[in-house]
Amino acid sequence: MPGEKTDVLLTIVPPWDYEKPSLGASCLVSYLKSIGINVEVADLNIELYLNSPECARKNWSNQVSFFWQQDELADKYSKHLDNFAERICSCDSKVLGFSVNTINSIYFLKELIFRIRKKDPDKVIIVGGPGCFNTHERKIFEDGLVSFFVIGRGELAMEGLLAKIGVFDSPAADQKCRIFRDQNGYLCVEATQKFSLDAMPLPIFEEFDLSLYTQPLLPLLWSTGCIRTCVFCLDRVFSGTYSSKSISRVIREIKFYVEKYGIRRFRFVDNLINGNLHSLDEFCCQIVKEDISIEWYGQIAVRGDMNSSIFKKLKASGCERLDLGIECFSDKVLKAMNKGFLAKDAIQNIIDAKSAGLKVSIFIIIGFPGEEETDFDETVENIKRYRKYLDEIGNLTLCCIPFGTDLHNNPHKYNIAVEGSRVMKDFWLKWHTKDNSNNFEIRVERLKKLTKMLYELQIPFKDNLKLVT
Ligand code: B12
Ligand code: SF4
Repeated sequence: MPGEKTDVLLTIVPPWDYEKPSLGASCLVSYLKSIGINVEVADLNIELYLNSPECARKNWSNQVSFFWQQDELADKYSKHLDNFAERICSCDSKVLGFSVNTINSIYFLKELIFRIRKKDPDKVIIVGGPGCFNTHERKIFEDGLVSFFVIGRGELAMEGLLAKIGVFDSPAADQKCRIFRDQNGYLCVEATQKFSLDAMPLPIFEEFDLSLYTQPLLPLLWSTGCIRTCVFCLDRVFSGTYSSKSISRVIREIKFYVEKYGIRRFRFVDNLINGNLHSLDEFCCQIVKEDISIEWYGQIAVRGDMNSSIFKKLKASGCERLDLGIECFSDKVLKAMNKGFLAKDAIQNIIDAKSAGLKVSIFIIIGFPGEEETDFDETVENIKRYRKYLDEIGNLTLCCIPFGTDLHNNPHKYNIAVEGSRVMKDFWLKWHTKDNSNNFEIRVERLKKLTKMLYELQIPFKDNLKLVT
């Protein structure tokens, strides 16, 4: 609202997506605006990305990179940090919200807040987003830098918090959140009520300059959570049990974006779009029936109960690509991961998807605890055997141990040795089993073997080898 005082300045902190705007920030802003709170958005992520030379832009896509966590970060970006702090402090808003999507953003943000606090110690600084979900992530900030951390969904938590600190005048609203101290003694806020995804206002992205992002593409959210509980999965820990929007709501969102922005390409950011096969079927039929011309892609879980006809319907509804978190082709390892399917189901899903005309991208994890050379060979052999059905390996990673997952919480169950801190980078990437039959070096050797084969078979993939060696 031009001319009106800004209640909250919401800043998106690098590194994050540069192809499309942030969905989480957009959901939050749309909600706060719908209840009369005046929010402005600053996407420092896209700004810094666009202002970086080509050679530096790779730091936005390296998945195992510690670039954003190095001590020299502040020196490298000191000019930008000073400039960002200056601009943020010149905003008339007393409340500054920061969206951190990965742990990497925290290091950048910490430097930024140092500068903001020096200029204006009275700002109320609220940090939220998936990147500050865990206590060890929040601990990276020194005491006193952040006023409040918001944990989980931000809409109701932020509404309640703004009411509690007197920025939003609504007596009922302050019941919507609770404030508590985490293990670090830091003040945290979470919503006290669950909300229906359908009840949330449409994320309309009007605070974002869509022309800045590198793809004419918008993120869409149909469901949160997951129907499975894979033991290495952080997404599941973060987003909880499965719940979804109604089909009519999802179609309303799509139509809105087509009409308002002329955008017809979408990425579903859901952990899986096939959590409810009946709804998926109905969605596809509805898109076809209403003749909505779109292209979209998303992630599915392998399901033995998905037949070839549903893949054909997906194709007819504009689905161009499916990402499948297969992880490996060994039944023994899939069971240990608690993936909830067998290798034969994965193979059938791949064949059916490709035969329906979809692009097939699979994710592979190398060296899950318990994976022996023969298990790894099954993965290698099946990739070779089904090469013609595979368009890419979308994610090829060494098995890591994300904080908060069962793998992390119960390492003994997986024969993982624990020496020293479990939140150290070394434990995350360089863990080993107690008998040392699975260690970082062995996993890297397997990665090299698979990498070599993928080049030979000319299967596109992101080569992460240099990053870990
Ligand atoms: C979609 C997604 C992406 C998309 C982004 C799409 C977009 N433009 O929005 C893409 C593909 C680009 C992406 C990339 C990466 N991602 Co990603 N991504 C996700 C995913 C699956 C969903 C995020 C989402 O949109 N959720 C829906 C929205 C509505 O919720 P939200 O973002 O959480 O926002 C809400 C709250 O967090 C909160 N909130 C957010 N910001 C703020 C700010 C304030 C002030 C407040 C009060 C509240 C608040 O309110 C919002 C509304 O309720 C999450 C996993 C998950 N299930 O959350 C991983 C996740 C965030 N990604 C992750 C990672 C690691 C990455 C990558 C590094 C690599 C990878 N493994 O994919 C890259 C990094 C990209 C980069 N260049 O830096 C991790 C982060 C872990 C961590 N703690 O560090 C997660 C948790 C997945 C995981 N299992 O590892 N990702
Ligand atoms: S199916 Fe995918 S999102 Fe769901 S728990 Fe397993 S890895 Fe996580």
